[in-house]
Amino acid sequence: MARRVRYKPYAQPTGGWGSVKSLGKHATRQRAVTTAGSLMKDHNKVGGYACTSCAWTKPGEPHLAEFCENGAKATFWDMTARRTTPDFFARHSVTELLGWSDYDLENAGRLTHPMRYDAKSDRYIQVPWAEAFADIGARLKSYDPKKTVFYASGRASLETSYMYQLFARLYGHNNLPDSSNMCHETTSVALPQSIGTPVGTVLLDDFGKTDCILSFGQNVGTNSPRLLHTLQQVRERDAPIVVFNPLRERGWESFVNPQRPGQMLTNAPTQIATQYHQVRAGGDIAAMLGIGKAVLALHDTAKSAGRPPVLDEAFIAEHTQGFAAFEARLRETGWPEIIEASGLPRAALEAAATTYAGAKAVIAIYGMGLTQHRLGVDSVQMLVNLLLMRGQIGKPGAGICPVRGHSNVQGQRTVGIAEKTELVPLDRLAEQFGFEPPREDGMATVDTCEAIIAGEIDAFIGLGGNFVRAIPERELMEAKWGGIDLSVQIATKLNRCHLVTGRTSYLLPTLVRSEIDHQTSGPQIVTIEDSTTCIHASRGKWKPAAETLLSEPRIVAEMAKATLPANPKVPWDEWVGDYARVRDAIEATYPDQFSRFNQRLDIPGGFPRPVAARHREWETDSGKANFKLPSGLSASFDDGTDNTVLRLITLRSNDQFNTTVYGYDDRLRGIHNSRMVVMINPDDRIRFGVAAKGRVRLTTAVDDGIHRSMGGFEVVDYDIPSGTCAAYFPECNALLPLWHHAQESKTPAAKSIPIRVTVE
Ligand SMILES: Nc1nc2c(c(=O)[nH]1)N[C@H]1C(S)=C(S)[C@@H](COP(=O)(O)OP(=O)(O)OC[C@H]3O[C@@H](n4cnc5c(=O)[nH]c(N)nc54)[C@H](O)[C@@H]3O)O[C@H]1N2
Ligand SMILES: Nc1nc2c(c(=O)[nH]1)N[C@H]1C(S)=C(S)[C@@H](COP(=O)(O)OP(=O)(O)OC[C@H]3O[C@@H](n4cnc5c(=O)[nH]c(N)nc54)[C@H](O)[C@@H]3O)O[C@H]1N2
Ligand SMILES: [Mo]
Repeated sequence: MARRVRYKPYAQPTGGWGSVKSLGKHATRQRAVTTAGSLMKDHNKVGGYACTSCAWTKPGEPHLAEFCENGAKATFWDMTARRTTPDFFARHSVTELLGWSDYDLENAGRLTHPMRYDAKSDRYIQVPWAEAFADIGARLKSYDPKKTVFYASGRASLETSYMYQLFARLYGHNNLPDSSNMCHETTSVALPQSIGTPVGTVLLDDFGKTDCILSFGQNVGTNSPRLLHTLQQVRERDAPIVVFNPLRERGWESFVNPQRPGQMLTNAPTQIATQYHQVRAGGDIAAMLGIGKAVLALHDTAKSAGRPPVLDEAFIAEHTQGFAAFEARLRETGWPEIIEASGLPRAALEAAATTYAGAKAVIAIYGMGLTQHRLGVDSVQMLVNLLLMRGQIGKPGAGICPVRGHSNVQGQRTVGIAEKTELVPLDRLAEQFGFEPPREDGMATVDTCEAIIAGEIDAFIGLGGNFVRAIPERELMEAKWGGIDLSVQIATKLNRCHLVTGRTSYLLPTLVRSEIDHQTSGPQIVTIEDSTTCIHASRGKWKPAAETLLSEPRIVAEMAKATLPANPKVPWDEWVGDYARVRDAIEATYPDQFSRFNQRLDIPGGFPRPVAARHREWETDSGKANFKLPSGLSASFDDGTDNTVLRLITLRSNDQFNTTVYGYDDRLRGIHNSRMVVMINPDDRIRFGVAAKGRVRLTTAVDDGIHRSMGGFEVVDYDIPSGTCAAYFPECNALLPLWHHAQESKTPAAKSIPIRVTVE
């Protein structure tokens, strides 16, 4: 029986009692061995462990409880009392498990033993670690390394990630796709061209000095809730926050800080957004052009009235290139086009421009609402253009702030998990480890999917993640996975990717970050990099879920040892015995980024990696910050004149971490009991002849010979611009064509799938 949706708009603030109640529910249901009290002591604290949930930074002076509802949920689920033992796999065939929901699979608990798939009995069967490593090594030795892929999801530590990329390169390939390819790859392509850095320029300190925040396409209440504490402080200084989002996300509207007893008692929320603009999906380039145009008009007026300029003319002259062409674009783009493409009235964009123009120090925050579009790179660069007009990069209280996803996704890139060789110091690796690394670019996520579909991949190793569930074109990908000779998944909990098997499949269970990682030199520390380039140490506190688990560094080292000839310069065992030695190796490869690495582990708030743009040094081709012209007004597909096609946004609920579904409630959006929901504008619903709360089928509206269609959705009348609708990821990934991605970064355009809605 399909679940029926219960919808009641959420009138409560984010945080507050709602979050406390939800936290309690998850702690109890998982019978977790952690408690709120122990979370308070160790979670995101110096001497404790770094949260595995989001990548938002950890302050130097933490709150009593430096965790949020969702970080606590992730930890309770990691520390669950449930186990998927060999006995569990004896009871359930893989075919049976393929019928389970994402929720039920992860809810089965922590993996405990290394397992190999046995096709005859259609079951995973326990295998000794040594046998697993020997077989994986022997198989890898038999393949052409260029036909193998080492995927990484963004949780593994800097130490594991460094070892993993080195393993790939010693073995002979750069095929290192990671979750970032589906996420902030757009940022990694856009920002270097604009300002010469692949990462944001803002530090947490800057929020204490900012006068104004602009936010595009990010859902703070669900995906980075600890940032709400900072935003609350910004609002208490009366600095405005201007939000662009098709949905009125509760986190941007109002917040009660659960750590402030006074506010909890009165339940009087802090209003977060001072302006809220419900742009249509993919309408941000146009909206930002409108803001830029209005800023220019304010500048013209100020100049002719003899008032101080609105643009930072000195900054533009000294630090930037391309302003004249950008100014011409702003002047020649007409308001009717801007209004049409953004879906916003001129007055709204002028109001945003006036607020922006009136502030001395401005931070721009963004997330998947910008990066996951056909013109995602242009969208991010347009946001940088806006900042550059007024010299808002490279000074206190200002800058660009991509809010990253996985807790170490940015760090993985920093230490070499990248398919693009230009991002990796190959010469230094060659010298340090005495080998000749492969020099041609490897495959990113979309390339990997194409190669799997073409039957060209012999082996896939997954360091965490849920690849087949997270990528586009799910049905085709699942059908083709059986052609892979060796599929190895290093994981903490069961997910669908483990059940879509290759000819030989291994499931290797590992520790989570909050567990004690004991090696020959004692309990180990690992490190991660947050969204603001700060490096933090993490020490596990909990007894491992099973004695049979190995740490990620150990698993990577054992696979490498079984595959590669011995090399005295790569002391795998010594590294595993003491992760400080891995950090020494990282420092030797990246001396500027990680100087005195082991000595700086416990600096409160982490230590920042240097970012040249913070000091107005521009490591771009021109040596300046570049104004980049957008190649179109709409970041989405061209919808021409066909108004039966909607732009489908796929997004996260408040009860999930990516493909890990914690429950069926999206409390902050008021949606309960089901995830098979389409949030739709009532005018569109009526236009398509769908009854209120009716059942619909979504069909991808492209003409490429592949039929992509899913039924069983219930419509919910929602406050969303006409022409835009929304539903949940990962359920909708079967609707997303593999080729529908950002033009330059190949990030899947998951925020604008062209779909048609039909009554079921
Ligand atoms: N609890 C929890 N935390 C998480 C995650 C999780 O799943 N759960 N995932 C982690 C990961 S890997 C990532 S990448 C981040 C993701 O965090 P976000 O970047 O917030 O990503 P989404 O949840 O996909 O939501 C994107 C937001 O953009 C809006 N949006 C969609 N299309 C557009 C558009 O065209 N323009 C504008 N202006 N807005 C648009 C949506 O309404 C939504 O509010 O969160 C991380 N943190
Ligand atoms: N349509 C659509 N598709 C999307 C997105 C979207 O917004 N819309 N978002 C994209 C984004 S931003 C991302 S980042 C990707 C996410 O893609 P992935 O990173 O591949 O997926 P996750 O769901 O984060 O992976 C969850 C699994 O990781 C394993 N795991 C958890 N913790 C650990 C650990 O500490 N170590 C190891 N080894 N394994 C662990 C568990 O087994 C768990 O089942 O999805 C992308 N796909
Ligand atoms: Mo992500």
